[in-house]
Amino acid sequence: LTQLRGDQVICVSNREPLIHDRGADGGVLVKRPASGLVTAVEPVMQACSGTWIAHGSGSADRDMVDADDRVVVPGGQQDYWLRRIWLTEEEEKGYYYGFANEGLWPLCHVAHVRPVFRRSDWEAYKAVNQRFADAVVAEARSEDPIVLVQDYHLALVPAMVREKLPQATILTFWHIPWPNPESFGICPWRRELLRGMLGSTILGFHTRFHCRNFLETVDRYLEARIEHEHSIISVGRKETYVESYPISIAWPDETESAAWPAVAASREAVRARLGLPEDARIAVGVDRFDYTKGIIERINAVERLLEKHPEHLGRLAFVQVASPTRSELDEYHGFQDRVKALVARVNARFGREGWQPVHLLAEHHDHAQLIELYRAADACVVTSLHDGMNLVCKEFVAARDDERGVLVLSRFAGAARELHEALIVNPYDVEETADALHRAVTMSEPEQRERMASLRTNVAEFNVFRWAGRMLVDAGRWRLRARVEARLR
Ligand code: GDG
Repeated sequence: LTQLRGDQVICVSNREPLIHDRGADGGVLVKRPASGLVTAVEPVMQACSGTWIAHGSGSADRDMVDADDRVVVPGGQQDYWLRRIWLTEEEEKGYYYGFANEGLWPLCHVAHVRPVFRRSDWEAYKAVNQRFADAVVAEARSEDPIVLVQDYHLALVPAMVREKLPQATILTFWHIPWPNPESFGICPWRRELLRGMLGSTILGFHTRFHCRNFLETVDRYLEARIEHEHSIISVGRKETYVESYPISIAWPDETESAAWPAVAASREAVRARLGLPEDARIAVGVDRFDYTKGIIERINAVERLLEKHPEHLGRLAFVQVASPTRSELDEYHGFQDRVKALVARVNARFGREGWQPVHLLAEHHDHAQLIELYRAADACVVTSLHDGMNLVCKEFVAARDDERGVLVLSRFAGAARELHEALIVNPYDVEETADALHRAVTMSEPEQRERMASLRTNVAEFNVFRWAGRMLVDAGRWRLRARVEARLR
């Protein structure tokens, strides 16, 4: 990140890194949103300062910001500015709930929920993207800031910024998967989205597989020159470099981990809170309450496990944190209701006096509570049906400095390409997932230790600063190249 000294960094995302609210006594409350993007990007902003532009979604009060809609976010190595953009209800409905989350989210996850594309949502998406791009231009203090554009809500921002700031270095990171060209082709505005993204200097995805899908999609729908070998797309004289940058988490430093409760104390606290017996085994899942995360498949696997291995009855508790998300959308309501009904059925089938196998905690938890759960767990279960990366599995690994606990991980999460010592499963295969759960909660301590130690080495090394660092080194290279070419012209 020392690369950035002297350069202005502007990050732009839909989601804000913190939510301001008012408590019952009128005091200001600060909450962290449940978001993989924020988990990963905030440490980078704290290390390099700059300005983060985001939608003031959760912030009840506009009087907490200055005249430019900005607040200083303290912490980390440096403070940074957060500039909020306030969207009207109409704008939020069309741009965020509509086009981004009923259209692009299911489109890119190919998750068996049909994408919905409405012209009015598309118009709102374009208009709101323009507002974000205008805010970037307004914040720029030079002709060539470094602009970090985050995610599928803002696909048009790169070209919009490029138009006004042709010298800017624009790094766009797409946090969700990129589907194959046929799937992406469903979108009526596929060409406009691709052209918008190609305003970027560098376009990042989590995996090579997503990069390849993107190159093939451009090949299919645009007139562009594609150098597959170097992963460069040229449209006219404009070049975009497409590369994989697997995202990660900030590895906890010693001060942070020293403040954690002991593993035994965490277990005790979780057992006491959920009324579990002394010898209970605990498996956990932590997700936004989203249909892509495979929560139904996971509970089906728990049910199958209890059928196959009745020795776990009365002893194994599966605890699922499902934090509220996008609850305004019917698809999410329906899904969340189905999960609740399934949990009730499994608990009615296998529960007994004073014990139930599944604990669904459908509310937002604070960070300390998640750490406690991760540390209390014999197993952490991630069964996404499709996931760009998935950070929960990396957080679990980071929380286990005792080198115990087993990770069960979906092969459809980007993380499965890095975390080979996890028990990798196909979540659609209920037998395989149930068997992996059984193996996880009965694994010998030496085997747990061997796997966890190796996972920890991997996540500690390939942490979020490596992610950001690699992108910024590449940005530096492209910046230099553009400057040299401009001089030669
Ligand atoms: C997208 C991509 C990619 C969850 N519940 C609570 C809470 N969380 C936190 C977790 C974790 C984050 O939310 C979820 O991150 P994921 O990576 O699992 O998933 P998405 O939000 O879908 O993120 C994903 C990511 O972007 C980064 O590129 O990995 O593939 O879909 O940090 O701990 N946090 C708190 N309370 C909760 O109740 N505080």
